[in-house]
Amino acid sequence: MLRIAMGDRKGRPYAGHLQYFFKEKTMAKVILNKQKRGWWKSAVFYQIYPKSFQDTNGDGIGDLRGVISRLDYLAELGIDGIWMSPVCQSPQVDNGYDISDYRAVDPMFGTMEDMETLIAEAKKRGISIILDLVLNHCSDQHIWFKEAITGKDNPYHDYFIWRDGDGVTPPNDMRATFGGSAWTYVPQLGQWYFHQFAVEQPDLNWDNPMVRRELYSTIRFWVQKGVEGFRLDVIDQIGKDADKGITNNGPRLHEFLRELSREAFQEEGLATVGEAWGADVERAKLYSAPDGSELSMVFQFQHIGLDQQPGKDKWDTRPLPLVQLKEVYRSWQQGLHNVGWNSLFMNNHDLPRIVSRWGNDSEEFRVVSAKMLATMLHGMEGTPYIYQGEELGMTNIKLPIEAYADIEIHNMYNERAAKGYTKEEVMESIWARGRDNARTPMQWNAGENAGFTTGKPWLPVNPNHTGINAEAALSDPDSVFHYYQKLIELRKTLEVFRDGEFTLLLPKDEKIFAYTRDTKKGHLLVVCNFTAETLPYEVPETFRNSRLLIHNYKTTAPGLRPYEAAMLYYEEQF
Ligand code: TEU
Ligand code: CA
Repeated sequence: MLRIAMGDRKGRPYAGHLQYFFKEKTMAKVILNKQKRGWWKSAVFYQIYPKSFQDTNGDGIGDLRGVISRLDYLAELGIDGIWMSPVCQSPQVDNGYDISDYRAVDPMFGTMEDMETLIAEAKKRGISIILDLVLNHCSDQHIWFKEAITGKDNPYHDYFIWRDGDGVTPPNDMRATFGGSAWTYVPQLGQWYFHQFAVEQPDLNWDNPMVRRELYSTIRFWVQKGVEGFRLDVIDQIGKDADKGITNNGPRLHEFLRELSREAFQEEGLATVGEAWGADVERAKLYSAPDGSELSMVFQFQHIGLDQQPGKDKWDTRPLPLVQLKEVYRSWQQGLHNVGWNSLFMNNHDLPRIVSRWGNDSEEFRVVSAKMLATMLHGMEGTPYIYQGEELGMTNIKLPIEAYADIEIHNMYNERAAKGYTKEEVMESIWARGRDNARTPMQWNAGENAGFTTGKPWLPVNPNHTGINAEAALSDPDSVFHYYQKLIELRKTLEVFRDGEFTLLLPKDEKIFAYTRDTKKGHLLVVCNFTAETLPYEVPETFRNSRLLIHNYKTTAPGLRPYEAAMLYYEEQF
């Protein structure tokens, strides 16, 4: 453990630190004033992928009543908002990110009444519902598209992006994210339509003011229902120029975002987060400007791309370059301090499980490395997002190709097989990077199907649920769950987590991620060993008499043990 003085300023013994600290500042649940802009700066959000969270009617698919049944668990964790992946009506080509009716709950998830109950029950527990809205594209089963393909003069035709053509050569060589051309031909129209994702996900034409008006009205519909925020799917693509091959960061992007904010996000307290794979720090200052002219924050992905081989696809992995990861976080932490706001995440429904990706999911190191990663992230400035199961240290899974559900996995499998990749190479990539790693059912207990369903789960449950599950975690004071619970409490209790200025320590060290956060009053040190080695380490002089806020080992020892992490804190005595 870190070599720190064996006592605090009043000479209290080291061992008493944690109890002392928590005893002195009992952690009453801090209720945030959600009418005020910026409440999210002391909040922690939790992402639910409803299809995989909790089934209550035995069809093997998670549903809204399942989420309602687990609200007490989430309140126990201490989170303040739930980002719900889409539950609107959808043919499920892309698991709900292909919406066919923005104002209806898909029957597989339940009813609008269930949604209203969820919103009300969550609010009773101090939890806001942040709804995932997919405004860049809709489903080809949406009435707008069904109308649009009936004729060029149909009023809905211009809701989409069409180009005349011969059906042989697409308008340009833009590729769809899920493989193939981004253009599909409709013979009866003699035209191609643009789809950045699946063929069944036609992009909406944001240059058409009617489209924007329809979408703003959809948002107001959900605000009236009591939704207190939105996650905006691939929002950096709404300004695209399909003729010039520009998908994200298009010329009108921020014009549209400012209009979206004015027309649909009037309430100061609405928490809005945009998914922006193409964001950099400068652009994020526009997205998250403190005046609320656009959004509250964005999900940027510069850290997420670091462990893939430069210039290749996400399937072509390489070991995480920790020095580069630290630099990306430094640039975002310092770049947005006082001029914008960060989201903080390592997991979501599109990403492999972080303990398997950047930690170590072996029996020996899974828990300690999951806690280390959480320490690294939750000490920073920004709003942390916990993805369902991350708080349990859930891991990736290795399935046979036929067991997978994700359109992206199957398209990649077929494309790479056709290019001559061996089955082993392709499966290794899928096991490391496939989105279904995050979508296996939530592990509630050691019983059948991990307590997720009494039916046949739509995607296999990870067999390791017998040891990794919420029931076991709740009864274990040293579980990853209770570690996250403490981190969440700390964020609400010490201003340094919200306001502290970030300074990266040891920038060139390839094994230790250490940084400080400083305000006039409070000083925080976060130290993380990213390796399975024991490393020499000395706490900076100024922290020699600090308090231990949280630590993923039960004892102290010189240096840093494998995946050891801690937060140290002291306050200026004025
Ligand atoms: O994701 C956008 C996106 O680009 C990612 O899907 C990423 O490209 C993909 O994971 C390949 O690495 C959003 C949603 O989060 C995702 O679930 C949807 O599939 C996609 O948009 C289309 O709506
Ligand atoms: Ca169900």
